[in-house]
Amino acid sequence: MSEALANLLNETRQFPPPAELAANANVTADAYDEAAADRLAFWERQAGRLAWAKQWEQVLDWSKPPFAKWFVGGQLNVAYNCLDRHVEAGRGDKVAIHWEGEPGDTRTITYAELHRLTCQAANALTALGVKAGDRVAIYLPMVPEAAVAMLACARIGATHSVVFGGFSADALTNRIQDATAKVVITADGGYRRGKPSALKPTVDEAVANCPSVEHVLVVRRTGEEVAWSAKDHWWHETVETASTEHAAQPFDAEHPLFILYTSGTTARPKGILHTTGGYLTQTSYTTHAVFDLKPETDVYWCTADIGWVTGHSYIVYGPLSNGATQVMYEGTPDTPHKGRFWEIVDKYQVTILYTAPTLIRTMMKWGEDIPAGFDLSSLRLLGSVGEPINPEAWIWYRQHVGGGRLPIVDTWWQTETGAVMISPLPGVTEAKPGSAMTPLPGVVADVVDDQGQSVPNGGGGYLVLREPWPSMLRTIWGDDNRFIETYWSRFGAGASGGGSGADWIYFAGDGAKKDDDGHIWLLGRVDDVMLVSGHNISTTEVESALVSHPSVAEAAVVGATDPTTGQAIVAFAIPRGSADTAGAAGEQLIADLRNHVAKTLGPIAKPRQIMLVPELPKTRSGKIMRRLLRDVAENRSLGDVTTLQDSSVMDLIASGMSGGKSDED
Ligand code: 6R9
Repeated sequence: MSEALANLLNETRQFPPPAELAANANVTADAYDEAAADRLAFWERQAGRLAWAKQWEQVLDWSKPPFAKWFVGGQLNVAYNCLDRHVEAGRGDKVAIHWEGEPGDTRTITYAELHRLTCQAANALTALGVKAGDRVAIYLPMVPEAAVAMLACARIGATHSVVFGGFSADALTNRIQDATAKVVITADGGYRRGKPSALKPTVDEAVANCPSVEHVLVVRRTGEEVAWSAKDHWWHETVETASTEHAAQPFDAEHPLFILYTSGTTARPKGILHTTGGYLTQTSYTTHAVFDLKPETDVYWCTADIGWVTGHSYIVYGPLSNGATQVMYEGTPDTPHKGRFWEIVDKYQVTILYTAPTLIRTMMKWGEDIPAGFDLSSLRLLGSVGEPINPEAWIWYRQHVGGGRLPIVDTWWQTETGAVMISPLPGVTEAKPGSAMTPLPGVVADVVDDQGQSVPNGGGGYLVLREPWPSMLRTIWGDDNRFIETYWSRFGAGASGGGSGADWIYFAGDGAKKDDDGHIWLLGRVDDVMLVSGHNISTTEVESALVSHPSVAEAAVVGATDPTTGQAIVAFAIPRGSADTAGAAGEQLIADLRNHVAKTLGPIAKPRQIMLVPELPKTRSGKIMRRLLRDVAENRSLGDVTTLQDSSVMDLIASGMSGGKSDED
């Protein structure tokens, strides 16, 4: 077998940018040429979009790969760049955040107010003994204080570690201990699915096992009763009574900004470390370039949680450093009704919407009548992140959210990359549904085979990054060896023993292919690739084939051990709202779906078995946890479910299985 990954799906639709957007785009095709001519000079110009207290002496120091230093010798303050400079420029009255609580309560926060709140929080943290370089854990719901807490840490040079509000006491304990956090910022609780959901008891349980924690700052959100200890301080009594004056000190470009633990499927979470100057340069530039953000007129909304890297880069640092007006929403998309997202778009006249394929597929499942009930005409650009977006979901998004006219930017990146790396430029690229298209200017990505050789157009393999980029992770917190091993030892110099002159190649862990035009298609995590009768088949392509059937909203496929083919494809499919799946109709649908996949991708990709299920197991950022489905498909007891968004879905799947099985041919 020669191919690293089979190339089965052939998608020919293509959508040019709307003429008006192209004519007024922030970034034009010239950017690709400029970056290709001199990549470091290109990034240097993007760094110049920020306010620096001290100019750098060197753009990139790559003399000790894979440890990079960007903008060496430069100094800046991240919070100053996100807040003070907008206020100083007379934009203090501009709305920074339109916050919408799940129960319908709202707050409108201007840049001047966000600045004052951040100064107060910076003063309060300093009074609690937090100094530059100390770690602060943040475990909050989607309330404005989450952004304030992050910015306050950045302002005083403390390194924040945001932990998803849905994680267990164990997960929180591990993360606090790994970073030896001195302070935890939390809330009594938040609202989820129409009711208060407590957070403080989880923190109490974790802190009992975390001797490093000296203080806990507690935001009052739900007003529910909480236990109280000597370490606890109410946010409204400490932060909101502190001085609103605080002079931001500049920090070195390589000063640690945050640690974010990847929701990894393996035992020990990896604390991904990001630093100051390069991270802000690239998050800020990509917000400007990929979303074509016009701070004076756009209303931007990223639906991610702040505990995901997307919330860090594209709610807090990217949009605020550009002076954007944005929406922040606390709750779930179906509370109190399934049109909540569209109601919010209409209410705030959102122009740019950035969400995840999982949400789009959920909306497909609920049916297009729901978005059709709202006025979405304010929208001008749509974005997607987190997983490959299936071509059919892409088309649905464009049709039923984008009125059949809006550009979609499918943005590939990772916690590790810090910012978007591969994406269309909305004013330039003729996008293909399901493809992230091309590396952004200044980014050098490639698809390689097992030997690390670049694959020709039409070939599949592994996604790699060939050159360092400003917002790259600097290491895994406390574990340089694991950093080298995980990302730099598969290909290039790191695989052949190192050396600073040789090429270091970053291994992203994703399968990908180049189509005949050289455009990049992401094919899912390489750990999930299925080996069927000697062919490497990507989960994404089979899932996309299933989703292209009119009765399927969402699908996940896994390879299960099979006596004849090595692995066999087992699929889990969620029917669309309208599909009839009872009894014989369900059996018929399963038979149709198997044939549909065989017809779309070829007989090699025909699933052995398809189960119709009501839900799929997902992480909090919406990624399907195929590992758990593999357990189901191979009749094993379930592995670690701590990062699952809703553990009851595994029961639902197990109970739905008996009726939905299909026998082999
Ligand atoms: C930003 C984020 C990273 C992994 C990544 C890949 C998948 C993200 C994608 C995508 C295909 C896209 N991924 N965006 N796959 N197309 N547009 O999601 O970070 O949570 O660290 O996950 O997500 O597999 O390697 P993170």
